[in-house]
Amino acid sequence: MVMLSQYQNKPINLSNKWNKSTNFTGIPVIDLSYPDDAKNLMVKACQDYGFFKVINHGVPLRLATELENETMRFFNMSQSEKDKYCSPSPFGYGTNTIGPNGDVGWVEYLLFASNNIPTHSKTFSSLAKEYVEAVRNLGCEILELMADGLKIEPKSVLSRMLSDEKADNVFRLNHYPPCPNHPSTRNGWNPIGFGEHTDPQLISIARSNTTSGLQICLPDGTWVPVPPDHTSFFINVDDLLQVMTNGRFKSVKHRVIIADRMKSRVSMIYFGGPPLMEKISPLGSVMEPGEESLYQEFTWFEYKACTYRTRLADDRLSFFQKG
Ligand code: GA4
Repeated sequence: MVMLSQYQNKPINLSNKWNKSTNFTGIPVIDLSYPDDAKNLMVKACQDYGFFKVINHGVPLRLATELENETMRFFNMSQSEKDKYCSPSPFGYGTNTIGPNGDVGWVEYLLFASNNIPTHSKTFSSLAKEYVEAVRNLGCEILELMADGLKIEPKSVLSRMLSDEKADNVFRLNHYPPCPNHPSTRNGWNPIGFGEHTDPQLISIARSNTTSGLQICLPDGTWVPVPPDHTSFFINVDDLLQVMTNGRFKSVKHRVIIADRMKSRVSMIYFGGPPLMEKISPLGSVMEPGEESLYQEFTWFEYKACTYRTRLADDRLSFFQKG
């Protein structure tokens, strides 16, 4: 990987960054083996932070570990081997560059549509297929619990978009290699692995190895680290879910910083998006009588096109806000 200049990849000074927020008591943990509690706790977590962790989720640890090992087999290949793989536009193998508009990070990645899994290795593609299917089912279960917790009918009103055969689901494998000699090391700053942003889809389901680095931004602007847990999944509320709940659920701003320069971090993220032509607007059943929609109606196709015209940190929802 190429070393980035500090100007392209503004590092972060972590001192006094996460002691401001008074009410934050840690990342909400939701146990899916108790659905009645889970649905209410989930709604609260989505309203408070747009982020939570699920345990007892039913996805075999073996599957995640094996896919992670296969993923590392890919990233451990020589740079010239990896460069033979198609470069992202938007799908493929990428290094340092994120998206088409000049964003960079200390990261290399594989990004692909979940119905078009890379075939560089048979083992990889069969594990990735199995994993994406398992995580998509988990996404549907979570969206049904959310609908139930919000008391909206039918329960499948959100999950049907992920289970649709035309669902626009994306899968991303990120590798943040060790960087003991990164230039920002000298003044105690932390390099950025993946800059701050919200995810544009409905829901993102992330799993990482045991290396720290993920941070979320609380509503008061405080950044807090998310302690890694390779046995659990971290769930993000994405932009479309914020719109469909008319702002009740918060699309969570997050980023990855290189907190430990000696350890490699690997994450696997499934982004659940609806079919491209799906019209997105607040669900009638979440609205109070007389409540007005905060957003203009748009299709996922239109929103997605907008994301690719913007920079990572831009507030894409603001283009669709009314008034
Ligand atoms: C953020 C969430 C997903 O990783 C992603 C990213 C996409 C990309 O890497 O191609 C984007 C980014 C993400 C949002 C703004 C645009 C598009 C990079 C970028 C600068 C795959 C996605 O769907 O949106």
